[in-house]
Amino acid sequence: MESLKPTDVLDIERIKTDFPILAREVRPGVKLVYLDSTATTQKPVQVITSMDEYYRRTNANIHRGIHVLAEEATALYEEARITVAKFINAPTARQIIFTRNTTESINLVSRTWGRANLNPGDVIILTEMEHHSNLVPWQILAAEKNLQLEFISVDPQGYLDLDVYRSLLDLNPRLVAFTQMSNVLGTINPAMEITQMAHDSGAIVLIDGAQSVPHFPVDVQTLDADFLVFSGHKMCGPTGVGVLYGRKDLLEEMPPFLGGGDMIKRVQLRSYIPSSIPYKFEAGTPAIAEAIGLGAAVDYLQQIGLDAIAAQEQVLVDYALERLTEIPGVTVYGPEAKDRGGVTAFNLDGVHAHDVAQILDGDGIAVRAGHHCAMPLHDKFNIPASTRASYYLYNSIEDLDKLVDSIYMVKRIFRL
Ligand code: C6P
Repeated sequence: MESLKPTDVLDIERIKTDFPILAREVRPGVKLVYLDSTATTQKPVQVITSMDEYYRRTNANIHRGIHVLAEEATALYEEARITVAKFINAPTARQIIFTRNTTESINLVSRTWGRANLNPGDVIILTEMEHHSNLVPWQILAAEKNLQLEFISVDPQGYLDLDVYRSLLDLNPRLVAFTQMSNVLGTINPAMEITQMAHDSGAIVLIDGAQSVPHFPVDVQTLDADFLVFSGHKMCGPTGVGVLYGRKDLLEEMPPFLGGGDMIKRVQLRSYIPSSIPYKFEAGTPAIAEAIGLGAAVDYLQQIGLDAIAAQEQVLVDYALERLTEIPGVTVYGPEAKDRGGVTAFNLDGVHAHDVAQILDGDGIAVRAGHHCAMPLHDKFNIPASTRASYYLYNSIEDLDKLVDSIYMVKRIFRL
């Protein structure tokens, strides 16, 4: 018996009108179907307008000038910090550091906390499903300080093996760093459990929230996270701004990251006194308009509701798994729908992932193909690449039907 087609939780037709880009044709007569939000999300008019207004009315450097524009710009930038802090339930806004992106946030932690606190022989636990951003900074530090990297393995269904984790904890790691949601498998990891286990063994925890914070409610106090990192551009905000949340005592003890203007209290020719947090970590003129745009993005997401966004993505991923797996020759990687977010990476037997993506593009469907900056995970699954469709609050059941129709077109073209 054919199952009933699900309905969208959100009013997708209305939400799409907030995103000017979704109205465009990618070539004459071919409308865009954007299924690449894991790479970067589209921006609603509310975010675009906030940045446009900032440049038209307010533009000035912050924390420096005494004039009206400088004071207004500073207030807007600091309001954005407060908005982000409330969004993840940070105890204080001072614990929100604006960086360029998730990658820079992780490098900041590895180069400051890591360099200051880790010693030869110390163990860091990561997972096999990490994005390169949460691998390479630790590899660099491990080479520099002679550290030992260990990995929680991923099972064939795309879950972390917590028994392996339990035995690795016997090594008394100093740090456990893991992604809350995989950008390839979509797996939502049990972040609270992993964090609690790490803390019980005395380790500090860094959670990569690049794919979680945009998609479902994340509360740093409930998680008991020591560090949480994420990017503005993956949550309807602009590129060029990211966030590092840190536990206050850790941030206060950490040495500065970059040196320069705005991160100091006092400078003499041969010495300096660093500023307090968060400014200690924000050297130079920051991405002011971008931080303001991120604040507008958080307001936008909250107005729709993170629970509703998560529910919409759950309906989409449920339906996507059902439709994709019924296509002969398609393998979808990752766990069952209830344990994953809106990401479906797949391969079609006999066709390279890039060819699939190229043919889908012909139908206006934007997906990503390749290793998605998770080469070790692709090695683990013994595949060179995958095609990845990912979903966000502006995607509908109808978008998924178009994806499936287009995959059947790929099969026809390749005579499969
Ligand atoms: N993943 C993807 O297509 P940046 O590039 O710094 O904003 O984010 C890095 C990053 C870190 N962790 C996870 C889990 C991620 O998914 C990403 C970015 C994009 O999958 C771009 S490679």
